[in-house]
Parts: sequence; structure tokens; C-alpha cells
Amino acid sequence: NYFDQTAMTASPSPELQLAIPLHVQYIKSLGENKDDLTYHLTTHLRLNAVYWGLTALCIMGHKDALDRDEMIDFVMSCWDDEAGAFGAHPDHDAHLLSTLSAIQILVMQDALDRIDIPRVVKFVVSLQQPSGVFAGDCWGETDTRFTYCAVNALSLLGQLHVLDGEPKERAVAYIERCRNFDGGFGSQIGAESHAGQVFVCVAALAILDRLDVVDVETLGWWLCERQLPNGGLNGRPEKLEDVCYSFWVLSAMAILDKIPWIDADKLTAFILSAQDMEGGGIADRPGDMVDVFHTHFGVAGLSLLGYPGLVDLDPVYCMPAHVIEAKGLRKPEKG
Ligand code: GRG
Ligand code: ZN
Repeated sequence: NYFDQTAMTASPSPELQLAIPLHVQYIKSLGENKDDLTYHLTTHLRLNAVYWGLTALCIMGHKDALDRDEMIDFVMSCWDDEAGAFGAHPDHDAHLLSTLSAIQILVMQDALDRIDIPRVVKFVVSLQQPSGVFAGDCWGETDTRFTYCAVNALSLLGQLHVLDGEPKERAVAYIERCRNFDGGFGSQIGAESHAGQVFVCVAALAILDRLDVVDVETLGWWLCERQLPNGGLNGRPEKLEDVCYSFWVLSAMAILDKIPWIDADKLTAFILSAQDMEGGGIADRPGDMVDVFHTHFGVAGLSLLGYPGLVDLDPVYCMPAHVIEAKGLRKPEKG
């Protein structure tokens, strides 16, 4: 009939591709609307956003799109000399989240020599609580996110050995107590499983070489259940899909060697459909406003899926695999 014929003769719509030049331009534009990159980054992006932007550029093979010296100067301007670590903005108090971002940026820019490593190590170690979990800063909020930040930062600094023995045992024991019946992990003991917390706990255990704590089959099942009929992933049952879970969920699956349990083609199509094909950038879901966070985690997810032309991402450190490999920190995947 007529409809079948048109369906057969209509030219297929060109398959959506990753618009790398547009996304590079979008990330550059975040720092270029004012003469001074530093000014703009302080007011609009903060230190973690510089890490997201730089990592996305590295994965897309355009690391040099942002000026290296300006970026390093900005990172150093976030140093909190009283605490001995980095804040999110110049004149902000030091925090583990921003300290990890600073270290990740300096590692990617091969500028770790700018850091007073013993002071940062002292700051990180001082935040471990008697239960084993880490606080984010001197005000004491605790979360398994901060344990990940602490062990990632120490590992990148080549100082993970400072946790050897009882501090490491306590850190692992706390994460183990956050494991739930569904194999997932929460932010605190008794908190519900959430894909973001699953990532931080599994990645921290990978760095600490204690993946034996993970119930791989149960968690692998919970993680692949995050895929919805539209191809996108949610962060926990009954919630909406969101591009950033392409990283939080997939990275944990990569560490556990369960990526084949996801429908990669459908997830790839979902991430690509959340691109802004005019202004560049990726949103949390199709039609929403783009931001650098979802641009980074969308590109990161595509890299984990083996999207052609992208640099491999290390799922544990969320940095280019060749950078982690060069530091001798690349973990073999768990079989
Ligand atoms: C170096 C990659 C890297 C991370 C640093 C900050 C951090 C360590 C990890 C964050 C992990 C995390 C908790 C991510 C989840 C973020 C997110 C999308 C939270 C949204 O939660 P809800 O409850 O949304 O607002 P849902 O999707 O559940 O409705
Ligand atoms: Zn999101």
C-alpha cells in the first residue's frame, strides 16, 4: 500500500554523529566570553567544571583548545594556604571535591610539580573519620563520594601507601557497610543504592584493590536494569533517564567487566540525541539546555562504549586511559 511504499522509498535520515567540533567550540566558549579565562571560570564554572571541560576535550582529542598556562594559574589561584589544599574558587575554603579536580587537572597538564604534596596529603588524611569514611572538608559532612576523592587524590599523588594498614581497612569496612541487598551502594550506611554512589564506591574499591567486597553478579544485574526502553540510563529504579548516568553506571560496569550487558547501540543513540546540534554541548536529555557537566559525562560514556575516534577513558579515575597507564595506575578489568 501507499504507506509501505513511502516508507521503503523515503531516504533514510542521516545517522546522528558526535559533533566534536561543535562541542570543542562550546567548551572553549565557556572560557572565552570575557578577555580573561580565569575571570570567567571563577564566576561560571568553578574548579570541577574546568576538570570536566578539560577531560571532555582530552577524550575528543582537543586538549589544546584551552590555554594550558592560564588553566594552571587558575588552579593555583584556588590554593587555600591555611588548609593546605584547593577550594572551588580563589578565596574559597579547601574541599576534597575541588582538591581532587585540581590534582586531576595538574596531572593531565603534566604540572603536578606545582603542588606541595606533603601538605595536600596531610589535608586528605586529616579528613578520615573513626568510622573509616572521609569528610569533604573541616566542617565534617561525610559521604562515600569523599572517600573516593581521598583515595583517588592520594593515588594520583603516588601517596596511597599513607593509608596502608588500619586506615585502609577502616575505609574499606565503611564502604562494605554501605552495600545494600541489591548489590548497590549508598552515600551513608543504610542509604539507598544510587548509581553515582555505586561508581564512587566501586572505583574507590578498585583503587584500594578490594573489589572482592563487590557482589559482582547482583550489582551487574542492578546496573544493567538502569537502561530504559528509550536507551538512556537512570540512576535508580523508577527515575528518569539522564545522560550523566552513561558515565556513573557504565564506569562501574566497565570496572566489573559487564559492559556487554548494556544495549550499546541504544545508549549511544540516546546520548547523541541529547546533543545541541546548533550551539554544541550535551544536555541531560534531548531538548534540555546543555551544560559542561553533561557534555563531559556524555562524551565519557561514549568513550566507554568504544565510540569511534574518541580517546579511551579510564573508568576508575575518569581521566584519559593513557595518562593513568603512564602513571602505572591502570587496573586490569575484573573478569
Ligand atoms: C572524578 C568522576 C569524578 C567524580 C568525583 C562528585 C563525585 C566524585 C562523584 C559524584 C557521584 C554522584 C553522587 C553522582 C550523581 C549525581 C546526580 C546526577 C545526582 C542526582 O540525584 P537525584 O536524586 O536524581 O537528584 P535522580 O536521577 O535520582 O532523580
Ligand atoms: Zn545528570
